[in-house]
Amino acid sequence: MTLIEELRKRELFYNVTDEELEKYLQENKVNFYLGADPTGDSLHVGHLCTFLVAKRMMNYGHHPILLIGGATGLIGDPKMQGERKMLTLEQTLENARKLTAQVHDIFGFEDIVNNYEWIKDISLISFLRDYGKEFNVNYMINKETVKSRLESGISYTEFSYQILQALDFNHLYDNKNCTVQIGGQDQWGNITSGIELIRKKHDFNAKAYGLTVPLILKTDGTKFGKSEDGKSIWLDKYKTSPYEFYQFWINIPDNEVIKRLKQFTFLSLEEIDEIEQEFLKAPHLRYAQKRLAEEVTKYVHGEEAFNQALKITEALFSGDISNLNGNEIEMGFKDILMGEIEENTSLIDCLMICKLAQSKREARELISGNAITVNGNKFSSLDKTLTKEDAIENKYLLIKKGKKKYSLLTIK
Ligand code: 383
Repeated sequence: MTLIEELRKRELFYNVTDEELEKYLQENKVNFYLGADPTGDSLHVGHLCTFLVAKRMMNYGHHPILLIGGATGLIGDPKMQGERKMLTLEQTLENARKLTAQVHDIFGFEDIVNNYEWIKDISLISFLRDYGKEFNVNYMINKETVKSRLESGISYTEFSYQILQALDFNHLYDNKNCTVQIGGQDQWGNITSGIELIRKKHDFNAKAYGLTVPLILKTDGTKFGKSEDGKSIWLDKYKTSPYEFYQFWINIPDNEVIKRLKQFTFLSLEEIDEIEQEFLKAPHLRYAQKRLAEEVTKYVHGEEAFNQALKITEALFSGDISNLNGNEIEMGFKDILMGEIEENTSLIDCLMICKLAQSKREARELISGNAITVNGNKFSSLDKTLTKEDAIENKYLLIKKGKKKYSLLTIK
């Protein structure tokens, strides 16, 4: 199977600038690049699949160069929704530093460059004479992203963006023998601008290619990569905990999960077929989601973090948190943390504080009806007060009402 065949089968192929690329990649081990702008201090799930394509290409013997766009991040790749907010130079370079460390730690990329290095010293005159002169404005406004902004307006700054990305490809072509650029479908215009520039600066037959990966959409047509409440799923464990990350993958709907296994894991297509067979026998067991969540969480956060995410998930399911430590409880239950109490608060008051009961009367009924457990222990005495001894690590009280309702309180 060729690399491109594999990408097609995994639904990771959108387009190539030249059909010849398939043969070129079969006959040569090439240097290729992928860029990301430091608009934030971490990558997110929206970046993940293109970065994994870079890893897949690496597995076929090609050499990846990762470009962090310190300079392009200061300018802003035009997006449909409108002009970007500019970050300061300090913020951009700090983000660039963090992204560099992240792509090294998560994906193991070694060859990482920052375009600030070669763009920062280009003079305005050189920019206009050596690069600007090669671009025709008609050609530039016909690029998808620019075109989509012509009505609503686009600054000269963002309009110039494609020249910078083109200049990068040309730079890496000259200095690192880089002949292929990959990116998401949204990068098509920027990539083809680079190829044009290389041809103009070298010769018309210069070998330079682009390959794009489809934008990942959910079945309902919205962008993939946000949690149910609209939060981005980051790759940085301090921004999205491994547990939340795991939950995101576990919650992928049945009709998308096989596709995500192909796009986001390194399991072979045969293995994914087997998973699919198993999954179809009993979809409600979510076997495919479990495999997906396991593979991706292990890849991004490592084995230990995966085990921890699993442990929290199981505890949440069973309601038995006695095996969790404080950190794990906070990770898993932060959404249901209802407040902090003084030691020796009565169980009745606690039920009201954590909103499991509307009135003292209801609280009493629940307790005498054996419906309440605290950290897995049933209390049916109306005089019960909660002490540090009832709490995990002297602090955490997971109160459960009936089979499914939980609240978390902490003791001061
Ligand atoms: C900058 C300079 C280059 C080459 C690329 C760039 C960045 C590029 C861009 N990329 C996106 C980003 O930074 O804006 N202009 O967030 C995303 N990528 C990848 C992929 C994707 C794109 O980092 O489609 C999703 O992740 O290409 O939106 O010389």
